[in-house]
Amino acid sequence: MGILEEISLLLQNGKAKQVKELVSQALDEGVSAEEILQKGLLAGMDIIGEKFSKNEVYVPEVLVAARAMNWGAEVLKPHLADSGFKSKGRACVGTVKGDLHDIGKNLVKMMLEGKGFEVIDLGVDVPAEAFISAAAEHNCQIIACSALLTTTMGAMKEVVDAAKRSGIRDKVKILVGGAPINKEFCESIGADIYTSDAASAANEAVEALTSLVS
Ligand code: B1M
Repeated sequence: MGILEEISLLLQNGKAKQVKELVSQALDEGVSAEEILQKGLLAGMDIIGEKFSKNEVYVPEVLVAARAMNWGAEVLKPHLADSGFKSKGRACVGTVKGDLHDIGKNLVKMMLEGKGFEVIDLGVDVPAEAFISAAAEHNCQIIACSALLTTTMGAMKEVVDAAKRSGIRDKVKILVGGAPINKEFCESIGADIYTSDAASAANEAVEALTSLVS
């Protein structure tokens, strides 16, 4: 079995410590951080996700797998960082109200930090007003919202509406993403940018910063 497959299997079994060790080993062996993320960690999470939807595994198994994913991703963090470019922008990130999924949000945070953003992590289950007050308080140019549930997608519109009400709408770009989100939804709620993955979100945030500055 190759090291990436082993990482995927250990993640599925919730072996966080071993995942962390193997991710370090893979880096030492010269496997790229991106490949470890995609073919090891995310591949393992995909399998857990499929089993979860078929009721072959339940919440506790998914939680320990998610913990292993986060531990592995932490090891990758400095290697995913694109340290050559400092945008010196500020972003607040969070998973919207009612939603407790944080893995995608954590990846977005990591990628933004990798692009030189200072990131205010609001965590999960974040009410619209909390995004807005954090953005205003910290002078953020970017608000990045993640949602994983069809039932919580609507909370993203609340963020856009709250930004309008508070008068900061033209000072921020609102990024949205997560499994149930798409471009049409993004447009329909009046958000600025949708991307399907965390790395693209960070790239788009850099672009957005340029357009806000100029
Ligand atoms: Co939940 N869950 N879950 N879950 N869970 C899903 C999302 C689900 C699809 C599983 C399924 O049934 N197949 C389903 C949603 C169905 C739907 O609404 N359509 C579901 C459900 C139903 C639930 C509960 C309701 C289950 C229950 O209790 N009956 C419950 C809800 C709790 C709540 O939030 N209120 C629940 C609970 C949980 C756990 C707590 C057990 C756990 C979360 C642990 C944690 O996050 N710390 C969990 C998990 C892990 C999953 C799955 C298995 C994996 C999600 C994940 O982290 N994927 C998921 C099934 C699946 O996705 N296959 C599932 C890896 C992560 C990297 O992907 O977050 O999509 P993702 O991020 C991607 C992109 O979406 C994008 O970038 C990343 C890739 O680079 N992205 C952005 C994300 N945010 C972005 C923001 C951006 C841009 C891109 O810009 C700002």
